[in-house]
Amino acid sequence: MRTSSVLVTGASGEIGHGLITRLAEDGRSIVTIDVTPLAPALGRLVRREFTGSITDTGLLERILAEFEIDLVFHLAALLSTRAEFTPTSAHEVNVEGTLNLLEFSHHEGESHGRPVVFLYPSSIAAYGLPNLETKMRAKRVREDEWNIPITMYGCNKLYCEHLGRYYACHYKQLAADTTAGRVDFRCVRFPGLISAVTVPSGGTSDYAPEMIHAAARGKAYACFVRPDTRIPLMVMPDAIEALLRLASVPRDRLTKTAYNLTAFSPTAEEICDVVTRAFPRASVTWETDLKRQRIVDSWPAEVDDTAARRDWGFAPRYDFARAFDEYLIPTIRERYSS
Ligand code: AKB
Repeated sequence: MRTSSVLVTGASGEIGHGLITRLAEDGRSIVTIDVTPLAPALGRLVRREFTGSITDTGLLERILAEFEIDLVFHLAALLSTRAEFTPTSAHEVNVEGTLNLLEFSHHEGESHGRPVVFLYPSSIAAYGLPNLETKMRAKRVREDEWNIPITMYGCNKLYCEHLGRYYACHYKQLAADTTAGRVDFRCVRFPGLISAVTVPSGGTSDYAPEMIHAAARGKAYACFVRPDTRIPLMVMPDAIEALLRLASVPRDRLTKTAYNLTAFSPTAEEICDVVTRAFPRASVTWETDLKRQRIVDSWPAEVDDTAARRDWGFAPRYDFARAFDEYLIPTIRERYSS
């Protein structure tokens, strides 16, 4: 008999790290895919780890044959900075990889007769504000506004939101036997995420976590955005809780394909002030990279997460002060103390 399991792609990444720990605490059988092997401590928590790419359909077929997957957390992606250097690889992983996973989930749903719940982390990169003046005037951007991303990653994310909606609602709509609905697609647009236990790579919101981790290690940090740069942020425990909560809510409560999420929107300078107070050996300088700045300036300063709060009770535990006082500073301090 095939065992009912949760599939996590991109499992070795930052979100995967926290998510696997939480799923294991809940006693779930976990199957993972990543091109990078899991850290040994995480590997011990999963039922089976596949080292390989989501672009390898043969690998996905092997998983399909062996496991009964009810729930997919599709985390694998090339982030915004990395994707700008290798746009065709980004498209291959971010779009074709997602298409493979949606097909996989459709077949899985067909084979066990229940919809597969498919959790997809999209991003504030799905937005594209044309200039700083518009960004400042835009206030709290709603899901259906400014959907004109300027990055490959943002375009990939926005398109995959639509692909998910297609699989959920319109798949093969002209076939004699229409089979939409085998994939129960659910998507959040994450703000920049900050973890106390991992450091991101390849993103453009990375200045915030990089600054905090460098400060805690007493290392000098040259921040690549201006001090007045503002985007929505959230700490990793709230991101994990949001994914798990959205995965468990009854389908009929959901009114949107993609939900904005946010917790706080400090400027880079406000982050710098908090970390230099907490870690007096920290030193931050400002060396704006105009090209990366342009990307961050195209993302909203704030997003409107009313729909997520209303439909499925999204409620982040950590505002700006609590995020630093109760999570980031104590956890990071401990991490680098040994
Ligand atoms: C990135 O910077 O690319 C990501 C994101 C905002 O989705 N962290």
